[in-house]
Amino acid sequence: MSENRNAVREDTEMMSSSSDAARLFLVVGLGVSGWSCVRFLAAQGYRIAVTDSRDITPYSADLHRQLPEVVCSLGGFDSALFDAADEIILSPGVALDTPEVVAARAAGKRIIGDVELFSRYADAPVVAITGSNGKSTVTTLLGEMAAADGVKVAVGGNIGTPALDLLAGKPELYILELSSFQLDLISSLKKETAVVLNVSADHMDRYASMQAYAKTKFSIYEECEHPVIDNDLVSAQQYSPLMSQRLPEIAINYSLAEPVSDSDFGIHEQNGKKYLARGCRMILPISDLALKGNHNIANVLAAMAMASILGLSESALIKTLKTFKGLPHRCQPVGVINKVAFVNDSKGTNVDASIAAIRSISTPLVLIAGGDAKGANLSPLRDVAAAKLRAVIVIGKAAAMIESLLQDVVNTQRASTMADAVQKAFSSAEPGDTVLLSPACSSLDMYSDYEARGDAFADAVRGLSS
Ligand code: UMA
Ligand code: ADP
Repeated sequence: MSENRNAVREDTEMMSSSSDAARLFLVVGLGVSGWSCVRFLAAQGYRIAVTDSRDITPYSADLHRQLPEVVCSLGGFDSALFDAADEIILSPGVALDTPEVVAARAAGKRIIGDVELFSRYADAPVVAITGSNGKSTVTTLLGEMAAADGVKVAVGGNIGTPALDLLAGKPELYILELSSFQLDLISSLKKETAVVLNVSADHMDRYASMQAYAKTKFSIYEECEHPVIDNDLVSAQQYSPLMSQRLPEIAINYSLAEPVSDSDFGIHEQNGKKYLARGCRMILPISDLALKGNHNIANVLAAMAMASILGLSESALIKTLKTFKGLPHRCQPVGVINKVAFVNDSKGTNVDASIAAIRSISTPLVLIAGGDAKGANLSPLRDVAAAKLRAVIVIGKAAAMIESLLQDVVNTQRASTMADAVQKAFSSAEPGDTVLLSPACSSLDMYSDYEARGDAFADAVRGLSS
């Protein structure tokens, strides 16, 4: 749980007395980030052990083949290895209240994550981006802006490439997407700039309360030179106490409203036309943005504010904003059949993301939603369902819960597979409507990840047309 964060910080600050070469690092979890830690530590000549609760992990075979000397204990967390370790590197998917982790902390072991390890070796400026939604979009957009300006930039973190894997390219700039799980395991990462894009209910199966989750998100502003702050978010009453402790004077603000000061980013309206603006200086008409939807305007403003701190040229920004259409599986058009448009927003994995996606589409909608709700309360969907949805097709573990939540405000049907859901959505839609997959849930009850779910949706749409 997130209350353990302070303990994680203390763990990191407490230096072990054993000499570096003799120290044993225990890597807990052999997924993408755990494997990057093993490879990195092995290259530095450290002693390493690995444990994972699964019998087989995606990288067990690679480990045995490439580093047979590394002690590896699978099929359950090995408490003897926790006892023997000098420093423990947790994968983000491993909860901080895992009994072996709690016991190791009580025994005074240092517990960190891969990004904390990265921070010890990174020697170029770091940008960090978090939020419940929009992280990957802003991370990629800022990366493209930097590249368009000729900067040798490395982009990674929660978005896919683990932070440690970025070091080898010796970039001039690191741009990291950070999840709350990763932030819980970071204590000394120095950032040139950082942003919390938004905070809404997500991962409630890992946090005791929204306050605990938000506190983790706002910890990104620690050790940050030039914070970028969403005015609309920090003025929200529940978050202002978290921010007031560390609202630095050197922050750059943005909001979806008219900029308040000359350094703020926002929206300026002139002669009925809306512009992205800094102060009263207009930078680009919103109609020229390749990205669509109000939520993406907020994402763009955050990226522009960070780009200004990094000193990127405005011409590089404008060029990128005119061409960057967004990432796959995020409000991505996948076809039109009989005048019904199909949009894949499989990455809409929490309720706020799905509401943003629904609001960004102007036609009547049939929504496909469901999956693993991760302990979240999906009731905010009710208002938007009543206002904008013609029908809802529910899938996965949360199907019954969403059905009982929405059936008195909108036509609700259950589907057993994605093909069934797409077929039912198509039958419910009228010409001119949009069928939107934006599940408000994670995909893991039915698919390996959100990409597999989005691909299944696109396949089912292709199946309809054939
Ligand atoms: N494991 C256990 N026991 C557990 C949980 C995990 O043994 O209780 C093991 C798993 O068996 C697995 C290993 O730990 O073999 C590592 O798994 P992991 O879930 O920590 O994930 P990684 O493969 O290391 O990938 C992680 C991020 N995953 C999570 O945070 C869950 C990836 O984000 C990230 O891209 C990658 O590091 C590189 O930084 C994915 C994600 O879903 C995309 N993130 C969540 C989100 O975006 O909502 C936070
Ligand atoms: P993340 O990496 O935080 O999951 P993405 O950029 O991948 O965010 O976007 C995931 C989904 O979240 C999108 O498909 C869209 O539905 C929604 N979304 C994106 N940006 C925002 C935002 N600023 N506010 C609310 N929802 C958003």
